[in-house]
Formats: sequence, structure tokens, C-alpha cells
Amino acid sequence: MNMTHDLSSTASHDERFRAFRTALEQRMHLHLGTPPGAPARLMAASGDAIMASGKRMRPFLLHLAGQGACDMALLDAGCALEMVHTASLILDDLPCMDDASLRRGKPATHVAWGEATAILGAVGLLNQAYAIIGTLQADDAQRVALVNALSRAVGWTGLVAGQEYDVNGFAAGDGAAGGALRRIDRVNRMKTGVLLVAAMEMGAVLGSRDAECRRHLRRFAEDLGQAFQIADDLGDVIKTREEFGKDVGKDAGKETFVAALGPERALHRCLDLLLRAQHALDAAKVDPAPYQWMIGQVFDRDLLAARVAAPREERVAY
Ligand code: GRG
Repeated sequence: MNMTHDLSSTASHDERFRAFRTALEQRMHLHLGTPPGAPARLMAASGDAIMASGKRMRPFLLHLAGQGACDMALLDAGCALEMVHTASLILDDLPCMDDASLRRGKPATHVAWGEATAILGAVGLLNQAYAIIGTLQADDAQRVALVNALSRAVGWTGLVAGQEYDVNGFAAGDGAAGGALRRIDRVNRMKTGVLLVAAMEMGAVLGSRDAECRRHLRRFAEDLGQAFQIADDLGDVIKTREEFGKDVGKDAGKETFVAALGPERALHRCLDLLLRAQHALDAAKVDPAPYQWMIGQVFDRDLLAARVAAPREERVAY
């Protein structure tokens, strides 16, 4: 099989990531290759949504956490995770959710293909993710652990819950006491952090990492997820639609760290979380270099540069 995405080679991080991305997208094409009897239009819409210019951060994290495991199993698990992520983006953009029209620099799926096809495409991708896990090259116990990790991330205390709170807020009985910062932290963990945690857990399962290492990788993903959501919320306020590749100003009136703390303090919180994420990598005793490289790619360069300028005393306690 093609080993060009092996991160133990001497290629630069950039070259290694590009090789990984090509291998992942080729594999994705294979999974989406119209199965006999599948509606061509539905498959085209699903293909459009997933093959658009996503950053592929989640599959790459999974790949890093799973170093040493079977390459094909890591690619398949990465495809499954990216399918779930793409399904969540399609649903998030719908008029009844965030009502956004631009995603990954292109018309959102419901704009290009209609709402019905967008919903069906998302459900199809979600379903196919589990089908892929059911047949990937791993032992039975690993496949069960992968299903558990993914379903925990998607389900009633994960993506679905985070989105319900994000769209409709907390209801009586949701235990929303504790103030705005705790509520925001909780929603961010559920709508964004869970898929990063799933990436690390799925990789760790396939790479047979020990319990201690998994615990630290999980902490890394939790902090990275919180930091990533703050950076995304800052983008919503600071960037143009073209720079962002998706609609901006969608968070107006929502509870976010940027709204609650103001951009400056939210940024400091984001940078502190990234620092904490790095400490978790150290504790996990993994090579931090490819993770740091990835953070440098997915976080805005100007935002990361502010690390130097951020006065320590202004940083928030959390
Ligand atoms: C049943 C799968 C499923 C979901 C239902 C709609 C929903 C619940 C959840 C939406 C959660 C959501 C969209 C959270 C935002 C997370 C976020 C910041 C996404 C952007 O991720 P990037 O920047 O996107 O990695 P790319 O396009 O690069 O992949």
C-alpha cells in the first residue's frame, strides 16, 4: 500500500501533511464512488460537501494519535470522522439552524442542492461513517471501541446536544446554573471539542496507546477544542466572509467567549488553552512537532503571534 503519508519519514511536516491529505481524499473518493442503486444527485451533493476545501484537522489528529497502527485503518477511521464532521456542517448551515449560505468557500449544501438533499446527504454521510468503521482493518474490540468513541461524540451529550443548546439555549432541567462562562464552555465542548476528542481516542485505540497516554491526549483535544472554538468565534467577528470562507456575523446575540469577555480577553483565553494543550502533549510523551505544525496551520497566524503581545496579568482565570 501507499506509505507516502508515513510521518516517520524525513519529509517536512508540510509535505507529510499534503501526502496524508491526498491519501485521505483518494480513500474518500473510493467510499463515495456511487454504490449501485444510490441516487446520483444525492451522491453528487454529498461528494461536493465533503470534497470541498476542508482543513482535514480531525483525520490528521486521528492519524497522529494512531502512529504505528495499520495505515489503511487510520485512513478509513479518518474518512469516517470527516464524514461525521461534514454531516454536522451541512446540518449546521440549514435555515432552521445557523442559516448560513457559504461553507468551505462554496455555496452551502442546501443552497446548492436544496434542503431535502442536504438533510438526506448529511444522514447518509453519518450512516456511512459507521458502516466504514464496521469493516475497517482492526480487531473486533478495536472496532467496538471506535463505534463507542464516535457515538459518544455525536450523541445526546455530544454534537446533537451542543447544537440544541447553541440554537435553543438551555431549558429548565438542563443544569445551566454556574453562569455564562460555564455555559459557553459546556456548549463549546459539546459542539466542537467532542470531535477532536473522538479523533484522539480513535487514533489511540488503533495505535494501542496506554491508558495514561490516552488521558493526556484527551486533555490535549479538550483544550484544543475550546481554543479552536474561540478562534472560530473571533473569526466570526474579525474576518470578512471571503477570508473566512463562510458566513460571518452569525454569532450576533449568541453566548460566546468573545461576546462575554470581549475579543482581547477571549484571545488570551484561547492562547492559554493552546499552551495547556501543549503541556498535555508533553505529559502524553508524544512528539509534539507535528501537532504544533498543525496548530500553526489551522489557527490564524496573526492570532498566534498575539501570544507574545498578550500581557500575562490580563489573562483570565478559568
Ligand atoms: C448528527 C452529525 C450530526 C450533527 C448534529 C448540526 C450539529 C448537530 C452540530 C454542528 C456542530 C458545529 C458545526 C460546530 C462548529 C464546529 C466548528 C468550529 C467547525 C469548523 O471546523 P473546521 O474549521 O472546518 O475544521 P473545515 O471546513 O476546515 O473542516
